[in-house]
Amino acid sequence: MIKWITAFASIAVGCTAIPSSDQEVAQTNSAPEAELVAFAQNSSVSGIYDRTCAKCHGDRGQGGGGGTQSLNTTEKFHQKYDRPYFDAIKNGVKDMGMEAYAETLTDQQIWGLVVHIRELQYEAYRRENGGPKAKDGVYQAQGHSYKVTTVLPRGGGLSTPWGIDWLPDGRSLITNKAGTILVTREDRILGSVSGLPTVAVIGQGGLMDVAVHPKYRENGWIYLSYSDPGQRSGTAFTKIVRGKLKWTGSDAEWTEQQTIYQAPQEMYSGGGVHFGNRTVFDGKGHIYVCYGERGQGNLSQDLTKTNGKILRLKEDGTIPADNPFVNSPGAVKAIWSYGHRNPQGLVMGLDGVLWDTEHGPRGGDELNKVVKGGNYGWPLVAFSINYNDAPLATPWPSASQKFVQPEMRWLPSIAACGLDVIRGGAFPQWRGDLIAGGLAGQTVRRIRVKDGKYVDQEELIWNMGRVRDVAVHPLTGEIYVLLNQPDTVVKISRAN
Ligand code: HEC
Ligand SMILES: [Ca+2]
Repeated sequence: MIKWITAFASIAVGCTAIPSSDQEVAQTNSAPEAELVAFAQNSSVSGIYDRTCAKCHGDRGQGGGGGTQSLNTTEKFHQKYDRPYFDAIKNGVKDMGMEAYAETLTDQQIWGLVVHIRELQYEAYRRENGGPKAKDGVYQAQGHSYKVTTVLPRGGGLSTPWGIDWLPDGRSLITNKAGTILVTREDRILGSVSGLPTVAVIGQGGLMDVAVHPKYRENGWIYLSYSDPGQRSGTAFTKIVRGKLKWTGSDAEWTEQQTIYQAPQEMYSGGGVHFGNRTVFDGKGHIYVCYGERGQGNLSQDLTKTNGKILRLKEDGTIPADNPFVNSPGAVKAIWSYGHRNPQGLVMGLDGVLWDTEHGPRGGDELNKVVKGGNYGWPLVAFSINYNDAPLATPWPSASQKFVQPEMRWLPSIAACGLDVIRGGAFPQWRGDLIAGGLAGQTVRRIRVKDGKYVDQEELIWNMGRVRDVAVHPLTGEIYVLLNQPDTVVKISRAN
């Protein structure tokens, strides 16, 4: 019999449900765009809060002035929707003495204040509760208890580890961002791979994902993604290749490389942000790969560019005839979906749904169900503010817009990175659940989805390091977590 543990304060740490109704998303943008841009340049959300709201609500939302209660109670922290906060600020709480800000603040500023309040609530929650707590090394979660152990300690050759996958014999390949691959077996580093392509290590760019073909025993293919140096100096763009390993003992040489996807040189650009990338097999002869927009948000909506897209290719890199834009003049034929910002988590669920997690602006990280031809909205809509604390000139979505809304979003952002699905093995009660990592959030979440819908989530790890990748061991079902700062690999295994 499964013993379900019911009281989980951490179960929905900092996430907000996406309503199916208009309740939350319907809104109008009251200020003209130029005004918003001007505002964004010279004011910050916390500045508005400190000047306008703190005298009653306290500098950290703790309340106390003007008859206010704390905004940071557990109940308010867990409040499912953000819309009531927006309405309270816009329309005021007149019988309690709070004026309406509809005339003095734009909707973007008000949404920015909602983000700020959510961040204050999150900080208060962490101050009070921290993260999941182990008793005698054992953590309790819904359906399973688990422990977290270090597999590879720092110093052993890990250097900003980025991606991990396993060979059928249980050895793993771990990419380091600087352009190297380690061959490991659990806690031992056995060797490395030589002859790898040259990568442009700029900003967030470098060697990224590694994906072992599901029929590796038959065909030997391994797929890599990396930021490829462009012909114009200082430029780079994400490139996908596959190749084979020629072994000498435990060391291997990268051979027989084929290009699976390479963008035209004119898409290569400078700047070190938003390369994506993950590679996923659908088991039906296709791969999906996700591309960040390289900091050029407008290109996410441009079908002639690969920036901010999820691509679908045949495993050899050719274009499937049933891709959505194969007949659109000028379009990149590999595009499967568009309007993405920087997806760094991608997985095919057990129910055949393709899921992505992506970095939004501050307060707008998303879990999306990726559908053929879908427009995910960036940069036309976003649930967020700028990382520099200015309100975003981008409106929050309105119900009339034809964008695919996220199934769930994280507010505050966790900096979503790495996504896999639990196939059973060590954790049969979690079969079909997604497992997601967060860099800045230093968090690992188990996310329950059902019939392509978000159900709930639970935090399994907090504050052990920046989570760069999460991956489920294909043989044991244990969950491996690649951490950066410190560079280590830990695993989540069953305790009972
Ligand atoms: C003159 C005092 C005062 C000022 C200034 C003020 N508020 Fe309030 N606010 C209140 C009171 C009183 C309430 C109702 C009691 C409560 O929720 O604490 C309230 C309620 C709220 C609520 C609803 C809380 C809930 O639980 O749903 C939000 C959100 C809010 N205020 C945000 C703001 C923001 C943002 C600002 C600045 C733009 C602001 N307030 C300025 C006094 C004030
Ligand atoms: Ca989106």
